[in-house]
Amino acid sequence: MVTLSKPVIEQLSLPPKTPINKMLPSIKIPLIDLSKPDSKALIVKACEEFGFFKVINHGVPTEFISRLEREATKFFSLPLSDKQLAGPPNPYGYGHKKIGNNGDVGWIEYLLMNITPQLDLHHHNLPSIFSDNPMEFRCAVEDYVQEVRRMACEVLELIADGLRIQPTQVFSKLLKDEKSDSVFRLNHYPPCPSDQLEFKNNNNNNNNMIGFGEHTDPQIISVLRSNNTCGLEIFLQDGNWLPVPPDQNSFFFNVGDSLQVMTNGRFKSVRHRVITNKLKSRISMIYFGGPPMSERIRPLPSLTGGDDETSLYKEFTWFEYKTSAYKSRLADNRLVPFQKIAAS
Ligand code: GA4
Repeated sequence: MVTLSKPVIEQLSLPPKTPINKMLPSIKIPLIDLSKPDSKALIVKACEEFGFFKVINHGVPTEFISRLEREATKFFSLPLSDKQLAGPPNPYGYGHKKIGNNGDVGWIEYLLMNITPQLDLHHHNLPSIFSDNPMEFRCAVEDYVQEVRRMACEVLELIADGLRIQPTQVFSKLLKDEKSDSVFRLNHYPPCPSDQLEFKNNNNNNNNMIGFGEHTDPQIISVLRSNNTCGLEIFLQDGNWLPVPPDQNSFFFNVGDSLQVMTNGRFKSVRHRVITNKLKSRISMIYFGGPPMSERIRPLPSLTGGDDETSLYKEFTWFEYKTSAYKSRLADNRLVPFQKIAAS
């Protein structure tokens, strides 16, 4: 006879469900080593599955990265009234708690800069803020952005090649164009006490506050680098948020809405957010690679088989998309108005 040493109910019942946050570590952020020959296929796979990946062996000099972090830290340590001399952030300047124009808020301060391949920061008030050495900040931004743009273009050419699109410069030429509407953003998330109810994150049951609410980026590709403070999370297709472990020596790439459209939905622009930390400051620097304003954005013919019927999106100019994006709330799905209605 079989004897049951434990109460029957205990032996027959299923093990308790693993809490979601204990299951997540098994999902790994795709890691791309740019020095390896297999990176092309791995990037395409990562863009299809996550719209997100981490890049190592990127060739961006460490000195450029640490110099810009030093300059950013110096800027954010200035008195509020000095930082506000950079002007309000609509669309370029210094922002504090308010994000966009339509009521979004976050536990954040930031500096938004317009950058073209021929960088011209003259129209910003930045030099007057950095009166001790006005050029230092500008040079740090210029050197950093130039290197990150180079890396972003390299990745975009690998993507085009991996998708067998000719010429392989289809995406990178948009970032290299002298009229490219690209944006550079410095973010500072100060430590956040858990009693800031306005910033409470209703979307999980811990006490973390929202630094930057969930959203997708409108551009083609975004390249983020942060200090070693955690906070970034990406939204997975299974409906869970995956925390991205910080790594100050690597870059994190996001597929933007425009690349989702150009690949006819084969790549997904990734929904992401930043939650705050109770103890540590997070500093991040993000390059948003965008096309020129007049550029027509539409699924590439080689991905629709040249057949307009299979195209999931209406054609639009980047100017039209950007105008519509700036009327939206952060969490909105900005592509909906540009989707073709499926024939019933
Ligand atoms: C998200 C990506 C970039 O940070 C940004 C953001 C912009 C802003 O902060 O002013 C937007 C946001 C971003 C998308 C929708 C609009 C515009 C805030 C907002 C509510 C600079 C961008 O280009 O779009």
